[in-house]
Amino acid sequence: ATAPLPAVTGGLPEGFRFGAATAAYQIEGAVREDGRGESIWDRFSHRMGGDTGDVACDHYHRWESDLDLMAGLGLESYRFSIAWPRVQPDGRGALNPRGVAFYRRLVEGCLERGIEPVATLYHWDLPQARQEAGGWAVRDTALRFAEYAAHMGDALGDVVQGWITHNEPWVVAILGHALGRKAPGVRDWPTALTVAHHLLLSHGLAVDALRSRVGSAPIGITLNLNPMRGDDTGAVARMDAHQNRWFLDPVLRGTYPVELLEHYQRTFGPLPSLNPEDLDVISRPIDFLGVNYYSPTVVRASAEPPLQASAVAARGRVTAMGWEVDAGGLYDLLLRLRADYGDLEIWITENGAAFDDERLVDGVVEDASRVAYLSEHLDALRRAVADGVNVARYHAWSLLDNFEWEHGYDKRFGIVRVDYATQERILKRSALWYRDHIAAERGGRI
Ligand code: GBH
Repeated sequence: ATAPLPAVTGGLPEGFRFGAATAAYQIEGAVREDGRGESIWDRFSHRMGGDTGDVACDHYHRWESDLDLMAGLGLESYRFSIAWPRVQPDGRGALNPRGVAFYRRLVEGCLERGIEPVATLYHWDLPQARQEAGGWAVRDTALRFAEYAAHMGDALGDVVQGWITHNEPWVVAILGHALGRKAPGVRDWPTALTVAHHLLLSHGLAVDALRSRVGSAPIGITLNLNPMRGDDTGAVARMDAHQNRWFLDPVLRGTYPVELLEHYQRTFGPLPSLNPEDLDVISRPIDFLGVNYYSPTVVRASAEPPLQASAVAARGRVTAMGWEVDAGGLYDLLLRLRADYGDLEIWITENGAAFDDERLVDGVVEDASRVAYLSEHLDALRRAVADGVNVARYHAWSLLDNFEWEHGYDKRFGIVRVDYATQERILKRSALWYRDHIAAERGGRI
């Protein structure tokens, strides 16, 4: 049942690109170099006492050979993130020119190799100084984010070819501020909902800031979206509104899902920062929707507040994270987005998996489970495209094994292995498979 489907090529739209994704704190290291400020993830990971991003993949020093690695695989697009505290150490005021210079070198290095550079402005590393001023729970942080976006548009708007405002605001709001599993480690639902609103507002403000500065480069936002499975239609609808529509609807329709909004307001009282004009800003037109897809959510009705619904442990084939492997979920999600939100362009900005069954054989890391995962999901993507969904990018998560947040370094999502003792990069079978898949698509010889 785990055998990869036969290779399928063709049928992708003109301009479709294959690539890989990373995030600054997960790979860069060099956290005290060249004037970088502290981020909430430096603070959080050191406070938790486990692994930290202090060194990570040392990509800050190895960016050039990492770009060569990507070029060797035939990657056509690279999604990376800019560490806000590297370019603006306190999250306000003057830029740090050495930080900006790093990203200019990286982006120009992509262009020299024929790789499209796609920058994410916020992949969870808020400057600690902004946290001390109240973090995303205060409206001012959204305004500071818009200034940061304007600065990046000015500094890199001539070279970056795609812009993503936020990565997974659900994770930042809920896992960071309701459940406390990620930085800054807050556990307070009303705060989490306020944070979600400010993240969305900051997205809209950043779209405005970028729009006048980045020429014709496309601008979007990346959401973690999960198709819902389960028999209790009420519980499924509540979980869907909570995880998916809470972000999709404001961005794409200018409204919060009304039933869940009323439910939250009954539970927590009025949400103080929600002013109706904000929704005009939040729903500024975007050029694409970024989708991170990993697995479906299986839902059951429960007493658990505030949703009276909870996620059920995955069954069947699961990854090292315990997440269910279900490529059909990607197909269902894409068809649903088209049905409910119209013909918007979609970029798969992350898709991938960690598995424990990798082993080094004759210089290659054999990772058959990941080959199967990627193959099945690309096949699902092609079926969705054949059925009319406008998908323009696929970014595998991740190029490299990296710092998997609160799980540290033992969960490996890379298509390239990192030996952390030596910082050696070792290709996995999945990287070679992906290289051949891209080459076959382009009609090259493999
Ligand atoms: C992405 O997050 C991140 O963008 C990336 O940085 C990270 O390395 C990668 O995925 C792999 O984790 O059990 O409550 O967490 C994915 C976040 C993971 C959020 C699955 C939803 C299921 C619900 N998603 N999670 S929960």
